[in-house]
Amino acid sequence: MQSYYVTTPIYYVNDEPHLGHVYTTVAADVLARHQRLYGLDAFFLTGVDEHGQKVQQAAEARGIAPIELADQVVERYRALWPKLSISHDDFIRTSSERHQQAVQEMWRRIDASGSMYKGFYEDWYCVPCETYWKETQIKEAGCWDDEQTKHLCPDCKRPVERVQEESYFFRLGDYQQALLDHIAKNPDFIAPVSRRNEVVRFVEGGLHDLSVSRTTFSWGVPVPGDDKHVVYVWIDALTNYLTGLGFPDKDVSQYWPADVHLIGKDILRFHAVYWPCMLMAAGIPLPRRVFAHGWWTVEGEKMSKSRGNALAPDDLMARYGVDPLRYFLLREVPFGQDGDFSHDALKQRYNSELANDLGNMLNRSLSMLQKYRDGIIRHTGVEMSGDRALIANVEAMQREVHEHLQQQAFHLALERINEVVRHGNRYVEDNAPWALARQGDDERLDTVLYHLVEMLRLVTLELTPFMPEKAAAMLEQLMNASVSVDGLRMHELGGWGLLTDGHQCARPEPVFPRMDE
Ligand code: ME8
Repeated sequence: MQSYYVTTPIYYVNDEPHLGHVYTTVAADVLARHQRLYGLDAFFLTGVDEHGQKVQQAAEARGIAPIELADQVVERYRALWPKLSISHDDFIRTSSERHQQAVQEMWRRIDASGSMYKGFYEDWYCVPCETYWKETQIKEAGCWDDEQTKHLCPDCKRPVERVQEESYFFRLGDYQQALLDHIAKNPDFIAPVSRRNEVVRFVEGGLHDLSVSRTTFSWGVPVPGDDKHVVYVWIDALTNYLTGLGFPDKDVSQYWPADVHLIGKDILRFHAVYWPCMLMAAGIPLPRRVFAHGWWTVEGEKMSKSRGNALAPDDLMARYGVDPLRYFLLREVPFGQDGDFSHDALKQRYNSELANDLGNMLNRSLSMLQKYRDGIIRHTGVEMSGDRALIANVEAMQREVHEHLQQQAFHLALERINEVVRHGNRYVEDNAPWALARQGDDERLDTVLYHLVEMLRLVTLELTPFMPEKAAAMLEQLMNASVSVDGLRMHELGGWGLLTDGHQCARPEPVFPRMDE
């Protein structure tokens, strides 16, 4: 069976899960579910990033040990994902023994390639980003303050701190040309294109050797053979994508190279520069794709703890339900672009596309079927050109949704599905089943009702990855049976015309009640 491997970033345990973490994880979930629906053996990995100075400092601020903080926050993630219908196959904790072994093996392999040396690091460090900065980089970014020592991180604009300590270095610069060649030969490697261009410019600007260990704190994986040092948290964290597959003990080739690492644009450089260079040094193939999505703001403002506007997933789920939230996040903003979360926008999107278009379509189709035919489908086999146009649209939609999701274009996939729903609503108006019933044109009425229900069945199948609960509720009405969306497969169910003659649908129950504006 063909396999598919999708990952999310592993989230830092210094903070509670919020909308941003939900976004990437829901996106990865949709890809994993879609690939399973299409018959692939999909493996979906997520988890938490527990090590590093940032987490250690957050724990100190609370007067607890880093592992205690990690133990608390990890439970928040573990409890959250099932509530959001996240279907991950494994959950990584970087403090686990299996991960420590993977990181140390990765270290040994990089070292064995001759790409590592011991030296002394004397420059700047941004703890919130866990990033090293050279004075020159801070100056070039206009973040150097000549008056005092409060120089700022070129990325997050928070103060950087001076670090002076013995450190191991990775000869990142040795991989500069190989990385540029790889990017040129594999146009799909970094997406979207704007991010690829950004990475190319960065790499062409010159890669410097990277400090990859720390000695002034201890919360991390010990460097093999030199446990005064802990491995730099990004080397540690990136390796999780292999740990999840059982590296180094197991053969990872069933799923590796990963099909796609989904990340936010904030951590592009780590995934599109450091990670591939590390893998080249270790002699491991590179992931097929890194997709860096955009950034959510909330009602026009940056989401942050200090502003108190970081949206808590539990509140959002309680207010809107899980699936409307999943739908909105992937529908509202083209994946790759920044977006703004507004409560009004969510309600509008829901009311117009889910309550009005899709929900009404289901409701009116099943109501007419009940009213005129006691819920029973007849397969007349007689088609007119309008019927064939609807079928053709559904079949094209199936192909195009798959193509869009191969490119992580969630919004286009949903828009394509909605196009069929709108076509279905026009089809109802054009064929006026109520008039056919009045005229006693039974054959034509049966044909129209058959096409409506079959169209809804195939639309709903495509929606299962996006809205697993709502889609199950819709399918249960259409199939008049309890449905587990996890076991559905397109090659068994995706063909037009599989609804059998005499099939009985259930009575309609509203699946998408309108939300108050
Ligand atoms: O960076 N909009 O963890 P992290 C969109 N541990 N996405 C957002 C977001 C927002 N406002 N805020 C967060 C780390 N995200 C490292 C990763 S991976 C080997 C190590 C999402 O907890 C987005 O996916 O800071 C972003 O990349 C990630 O959360 C950062 O999570």
